[in-house]
Amino acid sequence: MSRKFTVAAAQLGPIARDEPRSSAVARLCAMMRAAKARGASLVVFPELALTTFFPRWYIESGAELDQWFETEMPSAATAPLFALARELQIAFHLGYAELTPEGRRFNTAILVSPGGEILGKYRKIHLPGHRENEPWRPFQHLEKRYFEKGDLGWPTFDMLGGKLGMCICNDRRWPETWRVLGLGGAELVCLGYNTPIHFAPAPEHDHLQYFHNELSAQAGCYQNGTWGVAVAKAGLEEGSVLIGGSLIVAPTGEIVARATTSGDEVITAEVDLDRCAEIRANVFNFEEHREPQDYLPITAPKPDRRAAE
Ligand code: ING
Repeated sequence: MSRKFTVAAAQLGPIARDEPRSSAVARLCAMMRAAKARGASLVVFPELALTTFFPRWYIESGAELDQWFETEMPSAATAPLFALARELQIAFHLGYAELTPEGRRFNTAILVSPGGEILGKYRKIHLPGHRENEPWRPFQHLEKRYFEKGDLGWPTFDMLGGKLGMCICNDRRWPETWRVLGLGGAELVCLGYNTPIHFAPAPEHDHLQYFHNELSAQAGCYQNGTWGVAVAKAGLEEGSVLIGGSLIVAPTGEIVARATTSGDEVITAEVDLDRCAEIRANVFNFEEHREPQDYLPITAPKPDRRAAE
């Protein structure tokens, strides 16, 4: 049986601070319809796709912070997206800020079946930025303050005839993310990102943000023989320029589709999951060629953590 299908990356333009979830969901639904019209079986939405990227601000905890989180999924605000997925029979990936009943906060992503059932969840492990307000910065990046490190690992999920995995934004820069997904048999990795063009600790790299975005996805896909769909929240959002550059990458590392705007934009590509074997049976045949006994430093605990224990 052919394992070919069309995948869509639904890039979002800016979401204003005061933009209601109903507005963001309406934009997501419009792109879900566009994706379906182009034959897509899966549409991938960005990280934190329901609200503005709130970690750019220092927010005291409480209602001011809670407003950015979802306490249920689907919720009344997101139910239309799940209903549309059922109506159109299309699977989707969605990133959002999760507040659990126990009060735990995660930067979360889910994979939802064409029937609207949540098949998989991932919680962001590599949280970039810092914990305390740093006024020297033109904007904050307080993911380490607002989210806990994910506690689900990098699982893979059986859907669309193959194995799908997820990571989120900064995760894509770390080769370990992709290798764990590759070891889990991922044939298509879905990820969203909110990446400012300006990186305050190293502004000399600002002009490299698009390059690093592509480099990370291309390397991750090639070195693990997996397809990748990386989707931006893009554009000038509350004074912060977020890169676009959403892309779809083949297991060979080739970019097969790329967004060309900084707004709401759907790009599509036909993926053939059987093409993963071209890489996974050969150059990156893990069984044949990996040497994990030589990789021990990769998983050794960080020295400072050891000292603290
Ligand atoms: N954003 C950025 C990312 O990893 C960042 C943070 C930007 C880190 C540039 C390093 C350089 O794409 C999120 N949300 O992780």
